[in-house]
Amino acid sequence: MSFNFYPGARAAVLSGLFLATTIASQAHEFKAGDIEIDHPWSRATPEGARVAAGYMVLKNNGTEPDRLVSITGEIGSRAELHEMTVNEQGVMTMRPLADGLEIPAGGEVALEPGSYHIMFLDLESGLKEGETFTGTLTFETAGEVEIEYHIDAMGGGSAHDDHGSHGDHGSHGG
Ligand SMILES: [Cu+2]
Repeated sequence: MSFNFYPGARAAVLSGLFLATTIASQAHEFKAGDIEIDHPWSRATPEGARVAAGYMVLKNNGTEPDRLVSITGEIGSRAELHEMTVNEQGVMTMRPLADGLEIPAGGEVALEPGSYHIMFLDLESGLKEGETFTGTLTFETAGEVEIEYHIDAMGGGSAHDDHGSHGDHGSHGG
């Protein structure tokens, strides 16, 4: 399966509305070996923000577990893998996953608001809705792959399917 998407070229010739429709209908996924990376996305940030999060679903179609071990993003000089937890007092805390994130054989792991996520640090500028940025994921077995994140609206709902701009991706609810 190949992935053909040239946002710059499309933006030059299409109206904004048609562009949004075109993006929504793209099968926005990437592959590295047995690992499938489904719909990487981030959120628009206020101007001057220094951090942004990255979300996606990682599926392992293989018969051995694999592990996401390192991440880069072109928007900032550092990126970490975080887990968000809520303690008994209802306080949310984030902690880096020192050993990476395991994707079980034949299983999937969702990076989503309130749970596992990528944290991009030392942003060079804010993220704007409708734009995209690239980054890499490196898996222990599957190796490195370049992916592209779509930037959704600021505060665009904690459940990704709740808003319309990527409504075609019906499988995110699990
Ligand atoms: Cu975080």
